Amino acid sequence: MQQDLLKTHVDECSLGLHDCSPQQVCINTVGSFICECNQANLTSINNKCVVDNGGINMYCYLMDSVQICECEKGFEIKSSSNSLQICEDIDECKSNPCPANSICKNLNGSFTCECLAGFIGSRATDHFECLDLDECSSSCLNTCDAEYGLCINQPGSYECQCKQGLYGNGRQNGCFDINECLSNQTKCHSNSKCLNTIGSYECRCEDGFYNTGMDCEEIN
Ligand SMILES: [Ca+2]
Ligand SMILES: [Ca+2]
Repeated sequence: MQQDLLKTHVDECSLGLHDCSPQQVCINTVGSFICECNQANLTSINNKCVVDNGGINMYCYLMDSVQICECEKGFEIKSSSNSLQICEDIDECKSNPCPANSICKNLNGSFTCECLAGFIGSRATDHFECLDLDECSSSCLNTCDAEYGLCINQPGSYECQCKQGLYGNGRQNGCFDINECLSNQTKCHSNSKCLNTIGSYECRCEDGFYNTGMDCEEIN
């Protein structure tokens, strides 16, 4: 009982038995104490005095009665000429921090690098990089005709071509056979018939002729 009575009379503030920060003042209460910021426009957050200056993204605190304001990471002081200091987002993209084949996107308080179309992000090495996507490695990644087309990988893209002897754009169902037999470009012997095939043509000796390997000769 006597101890409890004694406690109510202890002035923790004057005896230094408080844990208020230097930016705060200790106010003795009955049985305890409170820490309050020593300026009217300051409020105590996490034992730190933060000024309500409208300057979002800023910490202000008092150090030896001097107000120190610091911007949070990703922000910088816009103007310190007047009493109202404002922390503005740093546009990190101005210093080109992103790797090749990516674009920088500035964000509030940070930034991000986004790979361009046709490239994929990789953290295989100690830094982020955007590597070419090999669209030809899987039929799911390209629209080249699987049967008659050819996929040619290129940095950031790919190309489709038709296999030899076919024409078209190489995309799905986009390759067409050239009927060489309809043109006069075939080198079939006069005693042979032109036979169109997908992507090529054959010369077949007419009935009564045999293939010598060079041309067709009459069977005796
Ligand atoms: Ca930013
Ligand atoms: Ca590619």
